[in-house]
Amino acid sequence: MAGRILIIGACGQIGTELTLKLREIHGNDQVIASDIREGAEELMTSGPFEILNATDDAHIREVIKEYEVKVVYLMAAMLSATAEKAPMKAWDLNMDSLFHILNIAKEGIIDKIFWPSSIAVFGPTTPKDDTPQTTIMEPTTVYGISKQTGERWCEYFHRKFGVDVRSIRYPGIISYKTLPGGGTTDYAIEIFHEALKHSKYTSFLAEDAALPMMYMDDAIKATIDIMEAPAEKIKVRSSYNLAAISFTPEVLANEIKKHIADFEISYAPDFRQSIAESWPSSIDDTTAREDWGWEPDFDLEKMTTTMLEGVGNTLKENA
Ligand code: AKB
Repeated sequence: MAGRILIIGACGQIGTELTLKLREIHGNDQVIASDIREGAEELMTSGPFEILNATDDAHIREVIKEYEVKVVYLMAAMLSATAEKAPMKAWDLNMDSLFHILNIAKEGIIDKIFWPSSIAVFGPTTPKDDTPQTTIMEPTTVYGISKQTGERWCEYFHRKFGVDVRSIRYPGIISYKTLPGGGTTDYAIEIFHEALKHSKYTSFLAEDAALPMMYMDDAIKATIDIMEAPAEKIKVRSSYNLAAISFTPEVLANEIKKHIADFEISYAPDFRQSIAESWPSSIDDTTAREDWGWEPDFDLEKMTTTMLEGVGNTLKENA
């Protein structure tokens, strides 16, 4: 591989598993993890790590130079629920970090960028079911506005300056290795921890709040596949719709009950409910399937058994 890979935001929920997978593929010393804070032990000990603020342009450039980085995965972002509480901070983090990386690529210092977008780019006026790749986008959250703006800039830098930037609109990502931070879809992870610990869970979303979701392994596969696809196959340079599973809290609870018979769910929707209501229920990802061969492996059943086993083992190890 020509040049090393830098992950910015490597200690987050997706960053951690993405870094470990890329190290497995390319070799530990080829993948530089970086974040504003230290992360999981396996991540810290398996390869190079740098403390790096995603908004610090000069330091990003130093790290890229020092390690001869050619590919950047920019995973640092403030998610939907947290961003509502700190709008300007979220805007600065989500936008400044992207501009730094786009400009570094424009100057020819790096060759390729991965930047995650989200289903949050859609809003209440978007068709809710099977949301198309190209449609009305009027996001009403700070996070959604930053992601939609980011998509426009990615496409602009590609069209104007030939920057090779690739992106996916992640749905809610479900995993057990690293906890998520500040998302509206986080209930779908908390529910597994509470089901195994206490056989009950109070959902902060209503029983019928259907949202697009995906198991972590599928998200990592999609991220690596889109980055490895030949450039001419990546026809969308804003961001690709990506789908796997769609369910409501009630449907997920019923699936968990198949394994934990006395599991009980109750509902106390909070401010995150109105965010969920503004997002699609399900996504049409035909374009990603056709352009670069996307296909998910995990359905609701497989995701649920994998999560119960993974969270169960983690709870035993920590007991
Ligand atoms: C969130 O809930 O904010 C994220 C997302 C859908 O991008 N998980």
